[in-house]
Amino acid sequence: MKPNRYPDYPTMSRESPHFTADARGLKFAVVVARFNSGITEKLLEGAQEALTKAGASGIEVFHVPGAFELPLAAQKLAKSHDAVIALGAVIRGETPHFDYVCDAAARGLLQVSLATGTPVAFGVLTTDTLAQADARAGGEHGNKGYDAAMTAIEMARFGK
Ligand code: INI
Repeated sequence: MKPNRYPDYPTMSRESPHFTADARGLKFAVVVARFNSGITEKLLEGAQEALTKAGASGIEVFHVPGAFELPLAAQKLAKSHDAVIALGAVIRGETPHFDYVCDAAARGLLQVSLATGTPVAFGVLTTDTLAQADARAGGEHGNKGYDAAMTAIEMARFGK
């Protein structure tokens, strides 16, 4: 297996003596928010790279309008997949809307994973600026989509 392209970026799931990503035989759903698609499509590329590198048997990609819609989509997909990877980018504007969308996405995705028992990786960027999001979508701070996929692989095997 090739080494992680972002070895210096802190993530709990990057390859280490304690974790080798092996996604063979596992089916993943990647659900991507279209809002801020310039960022979210890069997160998708990162997730696909991680899953492919780890030998995933099935990768299905779905799109929803925004991060707020990720939990419902994840709930539907959790039934038929070993793990769901939710990708979005919420960028702070001038109103409290940002907080509501972030809160709904984070709580909703956690709730789905606990209610269904299917891991749901939180690959949603919540940043103050577009530049911060860009830096985390394949830029100088790595790719959070890649990291979310690594988390999904690890958690899909957890306890099995
Ligand atoms: N959705 C996002 O994914 N990112 C954002 O930055 C964002 N902002 O800023 O408004 C956003 N809003 C849309 C939201 O997710 C829902 O799609 C919408 O409210 C309809 O339910």
